[in-house]
Amino acid sequence: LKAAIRIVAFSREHMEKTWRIKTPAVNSKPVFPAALNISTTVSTLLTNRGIDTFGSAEKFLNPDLRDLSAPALLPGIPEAVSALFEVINNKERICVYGDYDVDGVTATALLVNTLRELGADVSYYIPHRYHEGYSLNKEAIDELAKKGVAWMITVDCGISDAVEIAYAEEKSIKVIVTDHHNPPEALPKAHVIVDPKCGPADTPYYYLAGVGVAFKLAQALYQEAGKDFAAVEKYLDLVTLGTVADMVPLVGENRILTFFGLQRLAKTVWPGIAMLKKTAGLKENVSTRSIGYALGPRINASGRLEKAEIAVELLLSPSQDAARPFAAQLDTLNKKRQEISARILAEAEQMIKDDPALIENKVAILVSDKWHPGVTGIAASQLVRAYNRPMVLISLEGTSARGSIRSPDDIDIFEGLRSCADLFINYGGHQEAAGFEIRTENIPQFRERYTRFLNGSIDDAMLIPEIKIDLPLPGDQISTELVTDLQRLAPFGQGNEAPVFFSDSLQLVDFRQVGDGSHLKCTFSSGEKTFDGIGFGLGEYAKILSAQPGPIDVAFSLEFNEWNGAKKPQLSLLGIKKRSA
Ligand SMILES: [Mn+2]
Repeated sequence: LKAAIRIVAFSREHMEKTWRIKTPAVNSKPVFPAALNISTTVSTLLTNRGIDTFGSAEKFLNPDLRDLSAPALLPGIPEAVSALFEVINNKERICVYGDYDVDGVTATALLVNTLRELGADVSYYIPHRYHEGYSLNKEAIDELAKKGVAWMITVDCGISDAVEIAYAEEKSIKVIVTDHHNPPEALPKAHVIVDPKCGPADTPYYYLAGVGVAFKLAQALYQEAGKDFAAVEKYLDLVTLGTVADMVPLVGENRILTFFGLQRLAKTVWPGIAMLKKTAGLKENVSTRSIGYALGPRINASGRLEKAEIAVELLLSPSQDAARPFAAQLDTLNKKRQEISARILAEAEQMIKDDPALIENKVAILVSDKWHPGVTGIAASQLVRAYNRPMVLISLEGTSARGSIRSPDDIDIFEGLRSCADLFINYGGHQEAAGFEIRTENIPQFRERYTRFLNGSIDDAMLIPEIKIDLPLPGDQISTELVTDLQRLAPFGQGNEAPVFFSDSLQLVDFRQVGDGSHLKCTFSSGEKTFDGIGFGLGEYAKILSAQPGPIDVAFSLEFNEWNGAKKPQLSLLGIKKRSA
């Protein structure tokens, strides 16, 4: 069954892709390659990405913690600091109110640890993903009030909770909101609000994740306590996990924070993270990619299938021994999550096979009463890659149902959702990912209206996936020096993708399917040199390449393959096609 899914995914995903070479900025010249000591290739990449002055390129290539803006510049931080020191002095009880995803969990751990170190009486609360849902709710506030909580600090949530915050104030709980989500028109009447999205977009901290905002507050608190930056530097590990997992753009301060955070993660001082790395089979180095496939999913699995407290307790563990059971639990939950998402994917594929009309429209809406709502989002993302269109997976639970929506790049699924707002119990999200709760009886009407909306707003051309290519690169320019140079643009991720090249001057010397057959290993020759290439998920190309030998075009990014202490350039393949005549 798994193989069948892969082939469907493969044929749709890779055969119909458009290769688009990004248009360089008009009149752009490479920025000072000699003065910056970089190759013209890297210089051109920078220019094309809008980093086109010597100053901006110099800062980009050499991240420096001293370039982080003073925390007090972020509106609300000075007020939050003075309030919190008073709270600590008065020995009033504080609760950090977080979220169940990686960003929310790391932000919670960061602020709890900070406030403990400063002598506060602090606990934390994370709502249950399904029983309570995202952000504040009245029942949780009642519970905290009963426990004598006098102050609540939200992390990664709260900015849209005017009603709940007013309720908390009624219950004599004062609220400090720290969040990074877009504010609604009417801000909550909280004691203090810290949210970079409340200000202009040109600040260096505008794109901070929830954990980045918590970091700023922590930095200001330690400063006020007379501690130097070393006291707060240890939190860069947590900031990096949350920032990368939340897929905020890795530019501005996020670049500086993650650049140093990844270095720290290699030798992390956090016993819980060290234990999680071991459990995940990671070696010393941590990359944005290993956060994406190994650490992030394990931390997230707790909130998806059970309770996010497991992840917070892991992060706050004082020793690896204490962390071990939490890491083991996260690992087990992650395996379970993988099984569940594979099953949802298989069932969805079968539904489509049985009824191809399901994918006749610009959006596919699938409904089942067997799907775990914590995992439908992951399965929907996989189906988006297979069918190149927005996918809605709805899991029925009696008279109500929950839906997850995912979309391909550059397609907005949220506007259409908003147009159906009257049908939902609640809904939320953004352009590429959203969710909703709906009464089961409203599903047919939702299906009709949402399909009509997206059929009208999506062109056929938008459903053809693209490989976005940064630059053409002759095969003979691939070298150890170039790959070393390209690493200076890392960390790669959202907003700063690994450069993609295109070459029509490489010969395919050898290829074979590897792993369970789903990956492709190749050897290329540029005439003088040979290079290895690996294409994850491209195993099926073997058939096409065997059937159609001849000149090829290759789309790839470049990385090092380290083996036996030797470092060799390796092509990470995104696509191969027969040379167009
Ligand atoms: Mn977040």
